[in-house]
Amino acid sequence: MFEALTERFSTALKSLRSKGRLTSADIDEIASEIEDALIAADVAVEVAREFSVRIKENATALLDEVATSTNPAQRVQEVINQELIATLSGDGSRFSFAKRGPTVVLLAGLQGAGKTSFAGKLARHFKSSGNTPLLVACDLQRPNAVNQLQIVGEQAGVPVFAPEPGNGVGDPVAVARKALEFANAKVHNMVIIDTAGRLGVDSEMMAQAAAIRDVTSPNEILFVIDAMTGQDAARTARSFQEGVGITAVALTKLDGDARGGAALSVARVTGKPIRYASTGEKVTDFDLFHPDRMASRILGSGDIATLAESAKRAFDSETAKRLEDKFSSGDDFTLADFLEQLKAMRKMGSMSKLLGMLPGAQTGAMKKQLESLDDNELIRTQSIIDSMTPKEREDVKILNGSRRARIARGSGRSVKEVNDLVDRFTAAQKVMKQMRSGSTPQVPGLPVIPGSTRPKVQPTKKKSRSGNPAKRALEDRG
Ligand SMILES: Nc1nc2c(ncn2[C@@H]2O[C@H](COP(=O)(O)OP(=O)(O)O)[C@@H](O)[C@H]2O)c(=O)[nH]1
Ligand SMILES: [Mg+2]
Repeated sequence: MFEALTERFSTALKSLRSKGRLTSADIDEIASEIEDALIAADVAVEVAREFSVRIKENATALLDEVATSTNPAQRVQEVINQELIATLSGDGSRFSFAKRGPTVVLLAGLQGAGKTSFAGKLARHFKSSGNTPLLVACDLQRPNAVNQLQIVGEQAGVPVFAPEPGNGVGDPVAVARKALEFANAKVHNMVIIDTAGRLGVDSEMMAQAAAIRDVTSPNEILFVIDAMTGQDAARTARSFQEGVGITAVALTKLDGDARGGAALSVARVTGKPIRYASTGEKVTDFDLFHPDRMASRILGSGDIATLAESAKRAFDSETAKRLEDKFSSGDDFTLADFLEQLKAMRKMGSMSKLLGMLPGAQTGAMKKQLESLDDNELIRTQSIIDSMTPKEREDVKILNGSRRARIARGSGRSVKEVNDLVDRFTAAQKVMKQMRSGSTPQVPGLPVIPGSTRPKVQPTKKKSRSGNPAKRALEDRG
């Protein structure tokens, strides 16, 4: 998401950087470039215009300072950064828990926005921090909706309150009321209510959501919206704001190729914070939304905070410490260690998503590399190492032809792939040794990926290819 925006912002800021002194004409130019970029990213036209006007005003106010600053582009970038954060943060409110009784969260949004899936994600999120949520099925419009919530609840490990089938209970307002009584009796400290949506804004649907709101007095009303909504986002958000009143926004389908405009439009139009992000269909595809991190990403500065957090989650401290000790003790880095890193990396999520958080990842050469990055390569590499014996993992030198053939058979990969992995790994091992002796700078915290043909620790120098075709074939084979 936001890649196109990042690219255009970066280009605009780069052209500012090449200027020694900034004039008001330069500010006008960047403000108008920002407006165009926002509209191209699907930000509502009125929101984009307003945004650019504020950039212009704030940057112009700084003009005297900006003009003499040693790094005027940097100052303008800060102005944009502040504005992005302010917009995405809305009123800056935090999740509010009930002082007494269960905390009630009402989900509202159009059909297909991702409410039911998100209900499960949110329930799982709060459960993991020690809460005892109850999911409530108030979408009684579609025959399958209750069933869907039950599946989601099972995945989240959270109970679902639903009307008894065939009991003639077709009134979502009555279900919501009963669910609250049930939650009180069974000491659930949180109630998450899934509601029905329509394909478009519809007064009957809105009245129903409002009626559920009135009997449950929610602490939070979350507006769930598909990030791919585009120009309609602002209008839809405004309708829900007027119809039910929302306290925060959950943005879904961020794994798709949305241009990201909905985030800025919805936050601006409602004045409410984007607080959650849904990034896939699985119940674990959930993130808290951090406006400052998102702003940093949009401006091409990456998202190191999230990257560090995922690394911390994936590498339990024991593994991290063992690998670190091993590294500093001078022991050889082995395929067994590498396998451990691979598994941890796969826990962190897709490689392209991870590397995409690095500064500059969404522009220029690195972007191209990321696009060609194949996450399956990690899986293939792991399957090869998995087929090795512990002894082979400790010492690749014992891998003769017959062992390699056996590993290839066992992993379902070709002998060439096994050879490639061993070669790359041996090269990486060498680099690690050099790093230890302090001759090559290292990237802290980033695991080595000998199995990958793309972003990786570069072998010291690419061997020049032999002019002799037979020799060259041998080189290719390794
Ligand atoms: N790729 C992707 N699909 C999602 C995401 N959230 C929901 N979906 C899918 O979108 C469809 C509609 O979701 P659902 O929760 O039923 O939406 P609702 O009608 O608002 O309850 C389902 O197929 C979901 O699996 C997401 O973050 N990413
Ligand atoms: Mg639903």
